[in-house]
Amino acid sequence: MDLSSVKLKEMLRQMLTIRYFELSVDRLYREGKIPGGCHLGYGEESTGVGVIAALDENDYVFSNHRGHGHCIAKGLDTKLMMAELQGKATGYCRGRGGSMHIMDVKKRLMGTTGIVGGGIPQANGPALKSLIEGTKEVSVVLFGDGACNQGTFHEALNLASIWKLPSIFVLVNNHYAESTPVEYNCNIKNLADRAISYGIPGVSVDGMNVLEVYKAMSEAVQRARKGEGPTLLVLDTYRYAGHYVGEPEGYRTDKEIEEYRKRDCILNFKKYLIENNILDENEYNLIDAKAKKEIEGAIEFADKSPIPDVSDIDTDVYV
Ligand SMILES: Cc1ncc(C[n+]2csc(CCOP(=O)(O)OP(=O)(O)O)c2C)c(N)n1
Ligand SMILES: [Mg+2]
Repeated sequence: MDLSSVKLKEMLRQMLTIRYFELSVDRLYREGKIPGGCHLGYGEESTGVGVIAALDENDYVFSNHRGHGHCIAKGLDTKLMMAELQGKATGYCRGRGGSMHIMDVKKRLMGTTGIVGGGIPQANGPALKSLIEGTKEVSVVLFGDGACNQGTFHEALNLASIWKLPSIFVLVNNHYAESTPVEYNCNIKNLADRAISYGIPGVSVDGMNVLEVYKAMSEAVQRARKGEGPTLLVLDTYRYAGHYVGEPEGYRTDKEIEEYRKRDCILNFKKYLIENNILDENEYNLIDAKAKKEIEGAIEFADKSPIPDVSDIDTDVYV
């Protein structure tokens, strides 16, 4: 694989930063410091990081409701993210949007969204622009196993296929849509087979292995840039947290969670890097400490930030 040790360590740093961000949000939410809905993706760090590591800065990313990790991997500022989650005036949407409305168009992170399946057709927009203007930029959307049953999934894949758009559809299969197991929602074993209906490649990947994700994504990106059209990637993964923070979780067992934790994407990546002499324990601890410190700084920034002023209440209200 064409990955330098610098890039591999950066991917590890991002995964650790996401883990600390998510664990902190989990705690702060329970302490009542975060209003609104909030969905955490710890356990799934390898998906967003592996996907986005295969992109250039100018490529577009559309996220979903479990998108903090996607934002961090796309280089968004964890201070502004934490402030947004806490409803502070310094946040990405000046505290108006919260977890599911984080966006940074300059960084081409085109938004997290509370509409399941909402980002899938949107991703075709910049892809069409790229095709018309010949910029070779690709447009990626990450969405869940639940979202692949929305009409938007089928419409968007069909359109991308017939127009050979440089769109990449990344289905993050964490096995549940809220409390509904994927086997109940879909009557096929291999979700990547859905690509057959649209005459595009469908690739199944071990989503807990960040390098496998990177490799499959790189092939999809190459294909898209060459004008060969879209790909459906299906990343098999798992969320450790409940669907939302504080969810009762009666639909799965502790044993199941433990089984997935044994395959933890960060621990296994660390093991790989050490076994291949890319990293030693000391350097790992330094990267870990850096990630932890960044999130402590983000929390401090959010804590010190003001809530929006009441005089600002009708800014951005257009009607
Ligand atoms: C259009 C729409 N339908 C239903 C919901 C309620 N809802 C929020 S998250 C979710 C489950 C989504 O599951 P999945 O796509 O697998 O993503 P995951 O939560 O597992 O990351 C549902 C049904 C919604 N927000 N939007
Ligand atoms: Mg799911």
